[in-house]
Amino acid sequence: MERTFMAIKPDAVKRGLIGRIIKRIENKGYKIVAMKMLQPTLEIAEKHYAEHKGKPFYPELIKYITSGPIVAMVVEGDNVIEGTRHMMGSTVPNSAEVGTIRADFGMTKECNVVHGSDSIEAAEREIAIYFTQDELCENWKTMMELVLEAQHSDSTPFVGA
Ligand code: IDP
Ligand code: MG
Repeated sequence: MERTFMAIKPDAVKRGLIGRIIKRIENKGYKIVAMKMLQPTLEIAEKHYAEHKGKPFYPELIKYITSGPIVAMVVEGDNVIEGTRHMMGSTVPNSAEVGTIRADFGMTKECNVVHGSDSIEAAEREIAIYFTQDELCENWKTMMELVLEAQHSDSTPFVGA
């Protein structure tokens, strides 16, 4: 199963959008296997956005991502990287597809509400910046997983750990 790193960025936390964004991830059926609120330090921000170092918007980006707490998440699901990027919408909210998180909540390309990894390599790298291995909740099953398992074994769902 594929994993991605997502973050609810400081503008969205300040605007009270945490619940609405998490709800979309849960509605889709993705499994959240780690989540925490944190204030990114300069060191974390520079690691996260290392690929953008040297670009004109880089200083502004670092200032933005360190401007308040974020909600960091590891999200799991079938083809989750492509799926969450699609749900997020393109970088600039005003040209993002209507119905996506960025189109519905974002205001500017600087403050575009959410982050999501764009490749398996990026996801692995970003997850490791924000989470230690023991912060990942790996030993539980979603109700969908329990139901599917029960269907295959003829037992009752809900009892599995
Ligand atoms: P992404 O978040 O859609 O993957 P990237 O190109 O990786 O977009 O850029 C990372 C973040 O940098 C964006 O989400 C946005 O917050 C910010 N950013 C991107 N382009 C610009 C720009 O031209 N001006 C200011 N900020 C930008
Ligand atoms: Mg990116």
